Amino acid sequence: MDNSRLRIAIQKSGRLSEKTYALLASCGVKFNVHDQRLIAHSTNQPIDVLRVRDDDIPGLIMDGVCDLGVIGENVLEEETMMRERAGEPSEFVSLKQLGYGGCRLSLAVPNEMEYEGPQSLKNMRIATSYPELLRRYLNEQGVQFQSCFLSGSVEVAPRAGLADAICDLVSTGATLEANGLRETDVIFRSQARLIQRAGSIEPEKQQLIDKILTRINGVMQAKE
Ligand code: PRT
Ligand code: ZN
Repeated sequence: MDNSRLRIAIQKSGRLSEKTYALLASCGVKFNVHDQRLIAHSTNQPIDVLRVRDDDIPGLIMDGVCDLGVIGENVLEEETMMRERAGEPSEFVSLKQLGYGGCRLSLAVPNEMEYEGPQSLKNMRIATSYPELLRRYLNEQGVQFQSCFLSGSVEVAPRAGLADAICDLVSTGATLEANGLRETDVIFRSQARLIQRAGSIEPEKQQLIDKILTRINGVMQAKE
């Protein structure tokens, strides 16, 4: 591994990818996006771009394997809580909220179910990909529940008889509607965030990070 180059972890393909590629491009970080390899070497800067599943990004930063990462705050917060619980490294430095990838993590129940607040979920089974965020919210509300972990297709769980309710990401709400569910409580609001690994970093790398951040600020201001 070449440790002299700044390593940036981004989502390979998904909801954050396109805007993140565009953001890096607007900061003058050039690399071949058609190159399907895990690591893309920037052609004009001492930077390597790692393209991975979004779920891997917080860990790569918290373990100090990558210097910078772009990640949805929902995934970041869930991984932080999971690592804290497991006693694993969970530190990072937050650099900037990026203004895209906006969504919310919400509770939703079948349309026909009566709902008078979180208490209505007492002892129910709730399907989610975000067990830590769900537990924090319902613990604060003093509501006991059972959880059902699903890494995808959470919205079909009630119809499939796997759960009574769900806790999932929502942006337009069309997916909930299509599955006969209604949103009841927003438990976390999220957008993409730029993070840096904690701990000391070589001065040349820090200068490069500062330069990238200045450019991001410029690009974002110009859009306002
Ligand atoms: O393959 P990889 O693991 O990298 O990708 P992924 O499938 O886990 O994630 P991806 O690409 O779907 O989402 C990446 C990040 O985008 C999420 O972690 C959020 O931070 C953010 N984001 C923004 C969203 C949405 N909007 C969103 N709408 N992530 C998921 N959704 C889902 C939502 O759960 C629903 O099922 O999209 C569906 C459509 O949403 P509606 O409400 O518009 O119908
Ligand atoms: Zn993912």
